[in-house]
Amino acid sequence: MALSTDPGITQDELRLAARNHGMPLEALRWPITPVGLHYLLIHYDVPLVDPAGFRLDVTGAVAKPLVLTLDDLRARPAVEVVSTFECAGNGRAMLEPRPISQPWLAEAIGTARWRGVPLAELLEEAGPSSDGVDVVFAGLDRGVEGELEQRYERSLPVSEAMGAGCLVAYEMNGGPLPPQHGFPLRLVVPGWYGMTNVKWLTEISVVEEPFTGYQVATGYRVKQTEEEEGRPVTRMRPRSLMAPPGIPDFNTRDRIARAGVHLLEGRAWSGRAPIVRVEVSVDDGRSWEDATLLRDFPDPYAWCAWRHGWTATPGDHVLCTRATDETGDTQPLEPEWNIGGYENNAVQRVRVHVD
Ligand SMILES: Nc1nc2c(c(=O)[nH]1)N[C@H]1C(S)=C(S)[C@@H](COP(=O)(O)O)O[C@H]1N2
Ligand SMILES: [Mo]
Repeated sequence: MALSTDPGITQDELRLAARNHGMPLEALRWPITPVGLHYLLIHYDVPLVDPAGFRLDVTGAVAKPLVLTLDDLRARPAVEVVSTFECAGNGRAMLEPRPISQPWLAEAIGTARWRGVPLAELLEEAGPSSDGVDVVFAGLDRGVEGELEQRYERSLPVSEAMGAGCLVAYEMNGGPLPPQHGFPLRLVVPGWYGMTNVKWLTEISVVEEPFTGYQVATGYRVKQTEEEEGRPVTRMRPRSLMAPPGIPDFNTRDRIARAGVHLLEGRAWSGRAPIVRVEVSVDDGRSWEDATLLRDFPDPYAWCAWRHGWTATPGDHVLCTRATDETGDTQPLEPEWNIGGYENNAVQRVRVHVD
């Protein structure tokens, strides 16, 4: 990974940022993110797929390989899951030095209602070998990364893939998947960082040796140097974000608000355990107050809403919010650096000028 201490982003980063947009933080006010406001992350190109010729293969170390058309999948009993996605690189652009990749600030998030077929049912029907270790999910998109030509592939341990909650989805928010979100089919793995939700899913393959593809063995690992093996990025760490109050300055997006009472609102999630606490600070993290939690969805890995009253006095303020999950994991005030710029869940700071 190339690194930079230059505060300005590079042309390479700008090119990525212009293709892959974040969710504007005011969209935290919607419980389900409208499709066009959901963040996007596409490593290579969006493939053009002819749905009539499309097939999903369930193959590898299985008793009975399956070849499924979209009609086959739609004819099966469907389930829905509300799942919050966050890109593992969210917060990368706030690291110093900055890993050169998609330069996310805090907005690589979104929540959708996904509909499709439970992954466990497809796997059970195919009958994974008892020596199966990993399940590999391949997309139709190809590119070059780390000097390796590849199709986008990620794996999950068999036990995780067979667990409840994973979905092979063909609908997002009540409509067909849009091209940029994986049309016609994608994997949804609630609780894991975004890279696990393989788009344009064309092959599910059970393997008897641990999967060593680029996106698992090289990319998406927390490490301090390129040479280290590091540890894999898996489930989302707790995070809370606030819909910025008041109105924005066009250039800086700093906020301008009137003195008086404001209702601060936002959402919080963790892929590891339920959120048990959200706190708000109106003095740049020196003191904290508990916000009120509201659980909109029964789904364990959908974000929950929070609210907190703030009496704004004239002057400059820095508002912060942080979440804690049931494991006791909470957000740090400062980022923890790693070479890929993953899992940066440092608390959000919102500058507000009150007049
Ligand atoms: N086939 C494929 N799947 C993919 C990707 C990709 O580039 N190709 N990007 C991954 C990453 S890094 C993220 S964060 C999520 C983003 O999903 P979204 O664009 O629908 O929000 O998709 C994941 N699935
Ligand atoms: Mo991502």
